[in-house]
Amino acid sequence: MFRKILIANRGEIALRVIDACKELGIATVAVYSEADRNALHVRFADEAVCIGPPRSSESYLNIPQVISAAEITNVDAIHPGYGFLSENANFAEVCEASHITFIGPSPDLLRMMGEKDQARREMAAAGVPVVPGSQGIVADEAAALAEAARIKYPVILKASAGGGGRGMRVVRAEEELPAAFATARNEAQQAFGIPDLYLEKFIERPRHIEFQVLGDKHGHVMHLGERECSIQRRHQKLIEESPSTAVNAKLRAELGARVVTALEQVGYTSAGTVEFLMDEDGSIYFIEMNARIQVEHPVTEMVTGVDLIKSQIRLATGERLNDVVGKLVLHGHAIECRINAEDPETFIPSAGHITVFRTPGGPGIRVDTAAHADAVIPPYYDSLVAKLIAYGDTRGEAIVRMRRALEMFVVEGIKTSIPLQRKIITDPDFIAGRLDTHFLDRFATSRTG
Ligand code: MV4
Repeated sequence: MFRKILIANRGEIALRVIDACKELGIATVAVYSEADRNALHVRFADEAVCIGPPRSSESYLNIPQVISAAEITNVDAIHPGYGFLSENANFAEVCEASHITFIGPSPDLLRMMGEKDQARREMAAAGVPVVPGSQGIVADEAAALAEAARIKYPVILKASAGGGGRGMRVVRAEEELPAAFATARNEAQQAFGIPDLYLEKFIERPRHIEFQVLGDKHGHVMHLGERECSIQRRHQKLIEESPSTAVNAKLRAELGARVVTALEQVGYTSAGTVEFLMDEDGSIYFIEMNARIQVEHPVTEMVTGVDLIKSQIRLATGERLNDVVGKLVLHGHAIECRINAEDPETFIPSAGHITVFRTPGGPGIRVDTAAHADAVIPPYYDSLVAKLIAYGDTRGEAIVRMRRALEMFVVEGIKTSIPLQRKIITDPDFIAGRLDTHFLDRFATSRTG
């Protein structure tokens, strides 16, 4: 087992990794920017190292600074959390070269999953249904026109180096394609330094459903069921739940088995998420893989009883999946509401000083947060201040618990998404499980955000 782990992250996920390390008897090192001097991850880690100015490009994304902190404190491993360096293949490689275990997939796997058209090809080859689309990259406008004619409109152009919704363009008719191709290529070059694009059939009003997986270093992969993440705005998820109301036991078993086979074929290790879109007929297609732990991992933890962070750490030491997880039994239903520091109407970020912070509790309630009364939410990072997770034997019980927990969650000094979450959780369509990625359009009263 590792003696000491450095956590290359901040906020609630840094605390979540510290929790896991404490339970495993592993010492922790926090890193922090000058804006996070008084943050709880600094206080609760055994050691802490300042790695630079507030801007993440100069601190949490600064590979030489993070590696120096790891070397000075003599850690065995680095947990990257989510975001920041978590899917950076170069960082994982530098860790290896410095004899520090990167708690995540290998650099090769990070590279494969980072190239979205390659991930698509690998999954298709292994028998996972993928969205009908181009064979790899569409090299030029002529190739894009030919492929789109074969796939049939509407289609969507995606950046191969993209993901998470960046660098996408919907094309509804042939005459729109040349302009869309030029802009998408430009945007991809600007945003990722790689202009490569691929094409997919555009799916209208899909549900976003994703499978959680774990892989060990001995060729074994398992899935831990799915999460429904359709309630999102501009690719920021607001509510996630497990299981999905749109997935029955048969689909879960069949698609889950295909995912496991595919990831065993590519040699996937650590935690990961395989994303799918489900169309209005219930057909489901792979779109991309996230090679990291995700914000919404707690809903899976609640319905499986598996601590995903502890599992990641144990798998990184070479333990076998059989010993870490064993046989899986899914029970009950879990829902997560993301509490962001933002105006609930306009979605404009609301950084500042929290004066009152009263978290709910009681049966079936979990709160993952690094916020507290008198904390300052800096403007430099993402706006997540807390994750409120409700668990129940049934979806109905989880909803009732979430509703009363939202009523008793009090945050003053900054604006938060709590009022919006209260509206969603009492919405008839939400309660009936009638969800798709356009669900929130009805709630967005302002278009200025
Ligand atoms: C799509 C799509 C429709 N058709 N691909 C957005 C995030 C990125 N992971 C993939 N995304 C989409 N890909 C095809 N072929 C619609 C979206 C999409 C979306 C997906 C999941 C959750 C929210 C979304 C919001 C807008 C668009």
